Amino acid sequence: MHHHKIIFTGPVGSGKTTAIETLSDVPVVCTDQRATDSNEIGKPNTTVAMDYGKILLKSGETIHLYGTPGQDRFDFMWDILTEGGIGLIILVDDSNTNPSDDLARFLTAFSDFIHQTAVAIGVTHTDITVLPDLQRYHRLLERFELCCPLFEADARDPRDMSRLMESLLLSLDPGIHAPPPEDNDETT
Ligand SMILES: Nc1nc2c(ncn2[C@@H]2O[C@H](COP(=O)(O)OP(=O)(O)O)[C@@H](O)[C@H]2O)c(=O)[nH]1
Ligand SMILES: [Mg+2]
Repeated sequence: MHHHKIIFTGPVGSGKTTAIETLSDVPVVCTDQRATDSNEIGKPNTTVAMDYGKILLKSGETIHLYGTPGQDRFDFMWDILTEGGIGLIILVDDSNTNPSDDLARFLTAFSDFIHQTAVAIGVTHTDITVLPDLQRYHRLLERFELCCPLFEADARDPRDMSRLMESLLLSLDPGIHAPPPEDNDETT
């Protein structure tokens, strides 16, 4: 039986905890604590250690989902959380002031892991941005010489999250399939 570990990262508020809740087949273990810097980040709770959930595939395989903390002061956790991981999902909040800078920061921070594994990028909050512009992210990926899946994805939407997960898994190994649950019964 195979176990696979996928890591979710991105800035605070980009939708990591929500994405894991949307995808997980079991109740999500969150370590959200009252933020000491809630004024700075604009919400009362933030992930200080990690989120954890899992997807149970029909094949008997399990995909473990880990969310990193968003703030730099917890970046000591990032190496620990990526240990043994097979791929990375970066969520970028398109409604942030400089979302391309956010993406650049995470591509840089996780560059070793990305080059060893694979990455897919979900651009969240495009429903509340006036002019969503995915081209700026594509230009950034070119600068990083990365060719990877990137699309708009609402962390609250199961179809968007399945598509994002599937795109990552397909770029890794055509044998692993993400949900939807009506997925076929292939075991390899
Ligand atoms: N409007 C909108 N809200 C979203 C989207 N994705 C996530 N959210 C919301 O953004 C907020 C922050 O999400 P959260 O998962 O806590 O972010 P985290 O800090 O990365 O874990 C939550 O209220 C989510 O419901 C999106 O695409 N559009
Ligand atoms: Mg969170």
